[in-house]
Amino acid sequence: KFYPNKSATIISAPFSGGQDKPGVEHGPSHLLAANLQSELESLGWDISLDDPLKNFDYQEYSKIKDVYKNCKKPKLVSDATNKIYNSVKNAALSNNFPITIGGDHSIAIGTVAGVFHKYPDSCLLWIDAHADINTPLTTSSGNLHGCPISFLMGLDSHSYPPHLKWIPKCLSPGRIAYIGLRDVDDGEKKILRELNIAAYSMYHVDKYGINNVVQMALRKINPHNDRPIHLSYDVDAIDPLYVPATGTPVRGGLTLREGLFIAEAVAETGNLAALDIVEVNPSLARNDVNVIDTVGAGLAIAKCAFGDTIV
Ligand code: HAR
Ligand code: MN
Ligand code: MN
Ligand code: MN
Repeated sequence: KFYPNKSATIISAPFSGGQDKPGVEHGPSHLLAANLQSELESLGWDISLDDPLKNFDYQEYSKIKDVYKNCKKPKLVSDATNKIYNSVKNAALSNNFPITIGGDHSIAIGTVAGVFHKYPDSCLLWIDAHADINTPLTTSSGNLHGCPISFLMGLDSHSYPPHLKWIPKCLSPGRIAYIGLRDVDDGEKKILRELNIAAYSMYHVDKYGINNVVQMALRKINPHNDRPIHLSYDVDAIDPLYVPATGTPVRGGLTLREGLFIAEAVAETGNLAALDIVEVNPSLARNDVNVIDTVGAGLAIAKCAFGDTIV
């Protein structure tokens, strides 16, 4: 409905600066090597490619001291996510569905801001083992991939590293829902409760079943099913049995089918307006099968979201 001519842009975001483990910057090349583009074309989509970090000078940042209080690499994260922001914004403005492939989850600073620029009444469905809503005051790791939601909401905004002040405060607490949570920090739990954010953990998936959880989540953030939906999919939401090659695996996650069901159900609403697939880290695989499983799961999420059906 938001992209009736079925044209999309695959935006590569080979970025690892939001966390400490190298390798997640190789996620995009692996997804593309697994034929992401032609698989989506087979589903009837016109696909273009963008590579906003193509000429990004990562070297420059290793020469400077890029730390603000306990936040790691705020200038690097700011500059990279700003380029991703412009790419996603331009795709959406020219009526190309933005599918952004990461990279760590800090890139959602750019993707969400870009989508909400074109569609300010969007809602955000965040599929993750983690809540990624730490603020500079609550984060214990200092890794900014654990913080994108707080920046997009403007939580504790007086504490932000100066470089990150460009981020538009476009997201309100009633417009985000989580599915798959199972590793949430105490400070994050406090924020989720105080702001009454729709947060469905693995407990809820077990209790109600995945279909009910998806419907409940969508009803909270999109009660009339008329808002654009941004699906930000951290592959660590799926159990490490199926998705082993990711930076912060947490056992007790979604089955692969539950994970794909979410993408199928969101596609079925007709209102999907953007997709991120993040935290694929091929370097953390223990063997070739781990790479194939993890990249294959990312590819399958994309196909389901783009309307692939089993029969
Ligand atoms: N909550 C922890 C932190 O802030 C761990 C966060 C993240 N890992 C991710 N993001 N993969 O979803 O550091
Ligand atoms: Mn490398
Ligand atoms: Mn995440
Ligand atoms: Mn995660």
